[in-house]
Amino acid sequence: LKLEQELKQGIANDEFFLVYQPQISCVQRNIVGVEALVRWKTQSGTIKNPGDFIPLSEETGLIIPLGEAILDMACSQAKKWEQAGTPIQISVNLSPKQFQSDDIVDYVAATLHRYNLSPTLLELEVTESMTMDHMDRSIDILNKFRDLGVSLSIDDFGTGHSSLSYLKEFPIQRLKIDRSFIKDIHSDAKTEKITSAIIAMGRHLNLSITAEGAETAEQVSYLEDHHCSDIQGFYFSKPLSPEEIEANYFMNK
Ligand code: G
Ligand code: G
Ligand code: MN
Ligand code: NA
Repeated sequence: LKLEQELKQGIANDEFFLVYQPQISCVQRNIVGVEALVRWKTQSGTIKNPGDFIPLSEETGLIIPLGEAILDMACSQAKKWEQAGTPIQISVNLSPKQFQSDDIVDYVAATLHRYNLSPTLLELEVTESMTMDHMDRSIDILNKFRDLGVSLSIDDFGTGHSSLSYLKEFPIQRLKIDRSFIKDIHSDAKTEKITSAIIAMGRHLNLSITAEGAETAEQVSYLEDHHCSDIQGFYFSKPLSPEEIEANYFMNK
């Protein structure tokens, strides 16, 4: 209950901020997007990670106002970078309750409008498990997002109760292969086979494939050899502040 109160206070006091993890293209090795990841700077100055507060936000419904704040911050930042001449797509995670809420599509549309942001600069990440229970409704929501012009990706691909019919029914542009696969590419033969099959399948479907969690040069060259589109992992960068993104990636453009 204490954490819930703190969370409510924290939302009212704007204690949340976003860090951005670069996605690096395998071939060109340039930045092609960033994923927004939320952090909470509490009253005491401690920085909390999403694992410490997203589950409770989800249970209590506070994810709705928090999710709105996150979307606002991401769109505001995307607009700043667009205006600075360094446009970059920002991916935002949607939580299950947010995705199921009645006015999510309207909220996203209104936010894009408020920031006068090109919808192509926003990507929404959904997970397989959050869409499962209400398949028809989920497809409907995803189609509405597509009509708005925002991009859609499936996050943590391979870990949910995935059915391949998703790939047939959902109007998505990208698969993000869960990092549990990437971690074991070189230690487990089955994982390696599954990973290369996911990449090949995604490519046949004309989807972009982002590999999450690559930490070693060996993993990066494997992913490059297997024609993965891009990589989001500590090998290239941890999540960074906007200033760090600018200094590391935009300065000599
Ligand atoms: O940044 P970190 O690795 O600690 O993130 C851990 C998890 O928290 C990620 O798997 C991610 O899905 C989730 N997460 C991070 N930022 C957000 C956010 O803005 N909204 C939601 N719903 N989940 C997030
Ligand atoms: O939404 P998702 O669960 O995909 O969030 C990505 C999470 O993965 C973030 O919390 C990010 O900090 C974490 N992450 C990104 N790259 C790496 C990596 O190379 N290694 C590890 N251990 N975690 C990573
Ligand atoms: Mn994600
Ligand atoms: Na993931």
